[in-house]
Amino acid sequence: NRQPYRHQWADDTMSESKFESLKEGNPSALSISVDEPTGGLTAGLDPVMRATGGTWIAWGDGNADRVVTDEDDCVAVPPDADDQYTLRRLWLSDEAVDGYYAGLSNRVLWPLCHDRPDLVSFRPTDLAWYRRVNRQFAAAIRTHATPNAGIWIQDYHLGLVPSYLVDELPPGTTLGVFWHIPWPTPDVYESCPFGRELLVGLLGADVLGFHLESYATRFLECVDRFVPSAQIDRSERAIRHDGTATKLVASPMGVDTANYERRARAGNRARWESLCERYGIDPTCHIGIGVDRLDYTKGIPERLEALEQFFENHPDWRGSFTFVQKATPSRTGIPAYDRLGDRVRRRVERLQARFGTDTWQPVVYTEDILPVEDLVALYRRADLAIVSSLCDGMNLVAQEFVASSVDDDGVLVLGTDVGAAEVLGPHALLVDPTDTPQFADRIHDALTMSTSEVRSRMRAMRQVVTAHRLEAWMGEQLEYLAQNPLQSGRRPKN
Ligand code: ADQ
Repeated sequence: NRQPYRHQWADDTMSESKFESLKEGNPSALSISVDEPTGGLTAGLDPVMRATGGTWIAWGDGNADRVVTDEDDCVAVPPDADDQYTLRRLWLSDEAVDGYYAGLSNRVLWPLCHDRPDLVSFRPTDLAWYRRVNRQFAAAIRTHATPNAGIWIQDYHLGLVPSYLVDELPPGTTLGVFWHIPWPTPDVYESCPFGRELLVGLLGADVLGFHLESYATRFLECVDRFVPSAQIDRSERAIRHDGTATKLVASPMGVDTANYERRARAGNRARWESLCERYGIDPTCHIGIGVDRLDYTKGIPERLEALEQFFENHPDWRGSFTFVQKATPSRTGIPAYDRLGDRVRRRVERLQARFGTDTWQPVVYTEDILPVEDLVALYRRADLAIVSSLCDGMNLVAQEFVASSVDDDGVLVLGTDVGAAEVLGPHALLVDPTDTPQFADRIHDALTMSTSEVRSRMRAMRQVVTAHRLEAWMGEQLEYLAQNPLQSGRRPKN
């Protein structure tokens, strides 16, 4: 769904003649700037694509009305590098994006998979757009797939693509899907407005990956209940349906640990000091951090409530502990997100009004997007990080914090229902984010933990995060793809 590089044209209009001029090697006809990949998956897949070559197909977010011909969607990325790959964008109308992305993906699938069926808001036209855009992606894949290609589809925006490709791909092709968010229980999934269709859609894949075993098990249970014609082999975690065979795999995604470590070690005091200056942080304070998209699954209001309780219970920490909450606005325009933003800002103001002084803030709140160097500087300097989503497929921030804590001196407070708890659970301080008194106690525990315990927990977490690093996860996924091409029983047309 996401593109790794975004090209911004300084000029608002893209005429044929300007484009011709550009293609003829006169880039000065236009001023183009390229955003590098940020965060998580796109940043992680980019080096893999650079190493292997190939084609990345994505929605051309941000430039819909600027490109005029079909040919235009093909660019080599990264710019000016020897190890390039091809980026092909699907230019979608605003209406299409509103339907398949804001609508079906984020107002139906996202709340449903995060156990919030109460927030599902379904419009039949959104489903029509979801099908249509998924068909467009499938068509683009069909056009560019070579014999024996490995095709790897990411995430819940593209759940129907596999079924549109069964019978349509060259021989030897393997089709994998990785589903980055949780999979719900059958009782919750029952309210999915196209439940059977989505399950059958995903069963078009040879390999279907989830972060956790529990998500794969729930998927199997849903198939069992809603696709009775499917044959399920529970011990092999394999499902046969209508001529296809799908293998379910569970492997938690990791982060590029070496990169975070390198950046953390290369960081300097000046960067931290300038952050303190910019946000009015007292550099002598103990620091806690939270880094999240502004999403109702991330448990930000609950965290702020626990912080309020903590400052109430422990007046001695007022003036010497500051919590830095970075919340990136996301999916604005969807009512549940707009309401959440208002709620979070009000809670921050309340904390400030109750405890803040002329020289100290209990919470520093920013919606700025920070460059990764600043993010890493914060991770490294923080005495504790709180990742307390109410429900979260994996959560990469928890692992980024650990990878950046090269001094072994940070504590991770981690919600029990964050996917990362399955990986880091024994060494983090686990918390039920809805239990405010317990949560406030955990914050206190983190701040008063002995240095030796902090070190031993962080060292253990660093080992785990390194073992699960992105490279290992990628290797494992690609290995699954390589192992499974012949299981599908595909019936290629040519
Ligand atoms: P997300 O819900 O987006 O991902 P997460 O895993 O935490 O959640 O990844 C967010 C990424 O964005 C991190 O790499 C973080 O550093 C970055 N980021 C956040 N705010 C930022 C800011 N202001 N500036 C720069 N970078 C910022 C979904 C699922 C997760 C799953 C991932 C990957 O919801 O559960 O872990 O996909 O599978």
